[in-house]
Amino acid sequence: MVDKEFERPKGTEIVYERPKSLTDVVTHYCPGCTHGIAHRLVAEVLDELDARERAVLVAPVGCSVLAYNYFNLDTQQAAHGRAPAVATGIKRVLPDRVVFTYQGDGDLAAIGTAEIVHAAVRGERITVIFINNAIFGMTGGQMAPTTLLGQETTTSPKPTGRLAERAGYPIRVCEMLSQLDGAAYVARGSLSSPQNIAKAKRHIRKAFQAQLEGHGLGIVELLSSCNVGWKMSPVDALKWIDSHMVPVFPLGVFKDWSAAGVEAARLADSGVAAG
Ligand SMILES: Cc1ncc(C[n+]2csc(CCOP(=O)(O)OP(=O)(O)O)c2C)c(N)n1
Ligand code: SF4
Ligand SMILES: [Mg+2]
Repeated sequence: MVDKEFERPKGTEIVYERPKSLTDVVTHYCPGCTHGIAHRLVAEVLDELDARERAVLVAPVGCSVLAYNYFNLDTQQAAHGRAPAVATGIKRVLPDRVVFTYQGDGDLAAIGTAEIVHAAVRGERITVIFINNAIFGMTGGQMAPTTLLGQETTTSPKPTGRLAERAGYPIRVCEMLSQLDGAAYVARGSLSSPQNIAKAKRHIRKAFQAQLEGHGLGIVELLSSCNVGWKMSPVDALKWIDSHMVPVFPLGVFKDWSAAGVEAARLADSGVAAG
């Protein structure tokens, strides 16, 4: 924004502003937490798509329960895990709105597993931002369905951490949802480095485009840090995402309606029917 009263001296121009889709509020997140980065990426994408005025955020229960205070949008709070069901209702009643949920792994992959699976089965035109930090952050660091084997949490303590024979295996949400025909875009990114953050933003943009163009459900999983729950420094937590989470939750695009379209057109051109 140009300050008419005050002409900034050359070299002091503002080049990094708060997105319009964020409020000017200090968040409650722990220092080092990546929830704030995820908020900013979503807000930047909404600004760039000129979607702020039409956007509706459905906030979860979890550390991001107060997201409705941080996004400068219409918002609705959902009960724990129910955000995709609430978003379904809003989108069906108000199809011109850009409706998205923002959910942690406890919210989406534990108590809310049925809601996200069936929203994807139905091909709801909603966008889902899924924050996988491998733990229940808000409630004090309990094991989540995404907790890694051997990972120590308050409910999978030393000396073993999570044991497969007692608590099963980490759930790979993207791999699971990408099998469903109603899911149009499914991708996993990471917030562990500037390069990965830039890629994550591209995934988020595509997940909103899936909705804007009416293709079906778009979901982006973001490997995120909970340095407090993991009992690590913020820097070590970012390194741990790369060293421990990425091997279990590989990064990439698992489903992309636009790539499928390009492939079908290529096969049609070559005289082969697309399966
Ligand atoms: C019906 C219900 N069950 C349990 C809880 C307790 N609870 C609040 S947040 C949460 C899990 C949060 O973890 P996650 O979704 O991963 O978000 P994070 O805090 O890690 O960002 C739980 C179990 C609740 N609020 N409501
Ligand atoms: S407890 Fe973890 S997820 Fe919650 S704000 Fe703190 S660092 Fe972030
Ligand atoms: Mg979590």
